[in-house]
Amino acid sequence: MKPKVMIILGSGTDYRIAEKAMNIFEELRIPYDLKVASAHRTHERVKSIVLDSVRNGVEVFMGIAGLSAHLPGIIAAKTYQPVVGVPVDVKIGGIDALFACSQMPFPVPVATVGIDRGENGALFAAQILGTYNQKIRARIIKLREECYERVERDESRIINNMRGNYYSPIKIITPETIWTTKEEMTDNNPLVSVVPGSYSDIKVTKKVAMFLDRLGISYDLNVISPIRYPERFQKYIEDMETVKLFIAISGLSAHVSGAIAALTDKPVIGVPCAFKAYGLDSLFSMVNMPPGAPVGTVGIENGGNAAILAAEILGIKNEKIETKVKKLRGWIY
Ligand code: C2R
Repeated sequence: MKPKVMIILGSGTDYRIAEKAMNIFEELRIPYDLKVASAHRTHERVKSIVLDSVRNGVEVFMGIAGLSAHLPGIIAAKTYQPVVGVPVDVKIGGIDALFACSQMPFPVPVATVGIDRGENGALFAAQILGTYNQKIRARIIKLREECYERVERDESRIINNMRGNYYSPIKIITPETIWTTKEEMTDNNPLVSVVPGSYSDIKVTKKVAMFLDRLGISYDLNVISPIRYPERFQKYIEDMETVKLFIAISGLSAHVSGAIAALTDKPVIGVPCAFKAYGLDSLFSMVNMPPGAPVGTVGIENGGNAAILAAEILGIKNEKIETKVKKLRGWIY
């Protein structure tokens, strides 16, 4: 079996986070390899691993590191394959590593997931592979359906231990089939759906659109908030079932990305916008998703990197897009 994903740990001490990722790859039956190499301590080794991996058909990289977590960024600098970054909590709750992973300069994105969220990093990598592999998609959907069963089991356990006199439950009926792998692709279907939560996000949205245009990637664009128009929002996301991935753009409590991730098994790229607190509110809100529903988050207001990341994902199986991303990243002239 040839590995599809290469996991690189900055240190052996990050292994507890890598284990979470490996469990997901085992469950989804995705071949992976794992190496330990630090961009700071063993720079040349990181470079060799990345170059040999690409030569051997690896399609997605995962960099797992704490402190000044430059490892995922250095991997990204050495390849145009998508890179997922998992920041590790070694000091100050992992905020140092989160910033180091996510705040990458254009045009070198790292799809960052939550602090210590190895399982979400693996799931995002799997979703990337699922954009062209129906078998992997079906397994991701099965995994997410199991979340429903787990939630119901947890609820029964809590209820069985409750002693409230006024506890008065109502019956909830959840529709049985939520997910579907049905997809009708025609040449007219857009590849990407771009979803800003408000017209106030226009500056970042324009950057995303401009670079998708330059990369020759077709997209639909709809300004819609899951909080202001929940029904319309859900319908739009469901109508976009034929796209390969979503780009969510949002500031403040930034629910747009999480709401999309809740409704789809496809990759969701999040772009946090800065309205308050320099955009840290939306960065944390986008990146720190619970296990099972990842959002690959790029740097604050970095719409350009969201478009490049989308191109790196789509470029795995599309030579035209791959060539354009290589040109834009300066790999070919
Ligand atoms: P040690 O426990 O080996 O001292 O490592 C590692 O990923 C780990 O979380 C402590 C932390 O340092 C991180 N590290 C990096 C890099 N190399 C090691 N962030 C890098 O190249 O970015």
